[in-house]
Amino acid sequence: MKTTMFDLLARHAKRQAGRLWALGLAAGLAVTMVATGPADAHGEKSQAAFLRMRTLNWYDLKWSKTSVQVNEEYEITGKLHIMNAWPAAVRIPERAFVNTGQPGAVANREGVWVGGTFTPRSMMLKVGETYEFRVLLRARRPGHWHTHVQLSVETGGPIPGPGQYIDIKGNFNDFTDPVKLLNGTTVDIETYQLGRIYLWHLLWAVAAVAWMAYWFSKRGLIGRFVAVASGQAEDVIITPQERIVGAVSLAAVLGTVIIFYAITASSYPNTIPLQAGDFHNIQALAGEVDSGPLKIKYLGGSYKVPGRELVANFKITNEGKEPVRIGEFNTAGLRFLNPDVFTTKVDYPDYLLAERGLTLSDNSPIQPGETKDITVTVQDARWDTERLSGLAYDVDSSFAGVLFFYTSSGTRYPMEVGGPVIPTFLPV
Ligand SMILES: [Cu+2]
Repeated sequence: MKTTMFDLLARHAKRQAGRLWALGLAAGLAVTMVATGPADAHGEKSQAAFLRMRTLNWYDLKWSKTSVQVNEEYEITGKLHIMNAWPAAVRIPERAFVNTGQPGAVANREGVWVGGTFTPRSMMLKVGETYEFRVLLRARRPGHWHTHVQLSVETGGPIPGPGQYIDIKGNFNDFTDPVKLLNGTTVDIETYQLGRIYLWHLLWAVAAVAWMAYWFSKRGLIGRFVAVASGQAEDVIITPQERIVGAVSLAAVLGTVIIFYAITASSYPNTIPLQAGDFHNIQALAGEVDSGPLKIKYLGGSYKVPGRELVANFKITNEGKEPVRIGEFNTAGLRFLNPDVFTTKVDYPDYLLAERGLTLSDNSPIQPGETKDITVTVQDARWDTERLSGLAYDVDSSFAGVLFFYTSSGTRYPMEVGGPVIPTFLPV
């Protein structure tokens, strides 16, 4: 056989492969360990740009406190607009629930209200409507936690809203979770009957280990397999003594369950099952998104990838009685403000607030009865840091969001806008 250079190389590589693999693994581990910092975000940016822009629009968000003590209550309130631009890729929120997105159980969710209804379970929301929500939390684990409100949609998963850092101070061991029961007594469900829970888990773990140890001590699985494979009869594999042990074990397990279930049922006669079922008829807000006296026609736009700049052209007719100006564009929790309208500091998480992110081709107000062509430019590095620039790579490169119009008397008209944009990849 002729030995070529390739054969030599291949043989050498084979010999070294194991060593190389181990070395690579060790190097990889070392690098990851060096690079490991505290996890302070939870992947909200990894969701596709179109998903975050076109499903939900969160606005008027308020975190009642950003620094709390263990056991202190705080709340997140705001408005949630279910976008008309809802993408076909996600099922509409016919079954959804409002939750919080935070790094584990760092705060207890005491209650959620949507449209004024207490909604601890799933509900039906309608596309095109705007809902008011309130989430009440109770600080549990001390730390610096990024806390979101989010909507979990059946088959679509959670869609997080904007996040804010909440500092929880104090001692974790001081946390209590008092709940008033229907019989009038109050229990702390953080520790309620914990001893009993441990006891039952321990009991079944011991029973399971004993069961496995017994059968493994009797020739084990392989011994029995050999017996079956060599065609020995069943009574050779399982002896009469083993049958008795099996029967006694079965009776003991069933008996334990039946007896203790009966004891528990008689000591707590009034119990209700875990509550299920959906809420319907959640009340939407009147006079919110798309209720303004404005007609907006989207005339097309572009997205410059290198410049992180969205340019959208609109034909806007003011059918109201007061002049209006565009003050803000809100999408995926990001707020792009027109500094001519927002002259004072806005309280909002900095990483989502582009205070000078919105410019207009014509900044003068649109007079009552007037129709104007306006080019809206949304430009900020946050497009990129929040990975909304991904819209350039989506299958239907479309943006969506809510434009906020303001009258001189301070009335606000949120209007949903959106449509396809043409991406530009080269600096021009
Ligand atoms: Cu976060």
